[in-house]
Amino acid sequence: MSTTDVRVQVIDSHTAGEPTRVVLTGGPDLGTCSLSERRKRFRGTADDFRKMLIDEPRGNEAMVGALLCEPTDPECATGVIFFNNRGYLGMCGHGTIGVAVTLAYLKRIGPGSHKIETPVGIISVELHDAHSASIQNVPSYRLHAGITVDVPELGTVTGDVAWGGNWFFLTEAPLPLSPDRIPEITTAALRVRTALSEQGIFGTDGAEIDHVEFFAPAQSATANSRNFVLCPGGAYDRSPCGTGLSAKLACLAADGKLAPGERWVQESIIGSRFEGSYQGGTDGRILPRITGNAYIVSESQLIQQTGDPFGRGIPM
Ligand code: PYC
Repeated sequence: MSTTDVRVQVIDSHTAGEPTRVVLTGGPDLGTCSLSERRKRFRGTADDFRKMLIDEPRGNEAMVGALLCEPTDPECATGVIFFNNRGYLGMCGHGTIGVAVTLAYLKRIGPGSHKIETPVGIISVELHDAHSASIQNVPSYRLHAGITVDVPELGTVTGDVAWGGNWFFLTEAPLPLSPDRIPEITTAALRVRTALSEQGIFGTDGAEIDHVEFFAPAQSATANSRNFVLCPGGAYDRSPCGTGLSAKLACLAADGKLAPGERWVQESIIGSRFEGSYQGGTDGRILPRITGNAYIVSESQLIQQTGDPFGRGIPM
């Protein structure tokens, strides 16, 4: 063993099937500035760490990393910066539920309400028990309703653009949402995403719409709808996507199809589920509440040995 080997202590969990890797020790020191500034520093000075943690052979395309950091607001239980195989996320719903369940596993928080600081604002999380938590997400809203985009092989696609902590294009699924069709569904979603950016359709301030969300009728009688979510790095979300469900709730609220406090059960492409509801916010913004379950799957130390040709992950 070389003394210069990099060692990182992590806990892995999954929330409704979607993995979260929480970094406990060995992550980059990003200082004590705002979380959005620390996210910039992470991108600028420690991006190799993200790749080492997320890319194969230590991670996989679906993995979301969560770097715990000191919050600037002492009322917060922790600060967190989320990242994946493509880069850095504003917020992550499944990841926050995974962080809450991980902090509970470590006995750092107990049942009840806790605040968590993210680069896009402070959110609150209510831990119900060892495996279940609800998040009160950032204010979410629909930016464009019924916008059309011309997509090769699919034709004219109509959908909404909404913010739920990340940017989403939400539209009806162009093919059945069954797990055996995931490669074709992914190709269709990638085509939609490329067409959006080529046709100049963006979020606020020209932000890239990096998530595409397809909807179809639920397969379970106790869910309202089934979705498929394309994540920025090309992987699909195994969970119903917390920020994607927040964006969906904003659209349902704007269309008058879901009242404040009413429950919406969202089923994912693999059949896992989140429950959502909202309270009215201001300026047409809603305050979404998302509930889901997470389970710990491993507690381990990742090692980057000196000389490993894939020490920084396999470029994807
Ligand atoms: O649950 O918000 C979410 C999420 C974003 C990307 C993957 N999961």
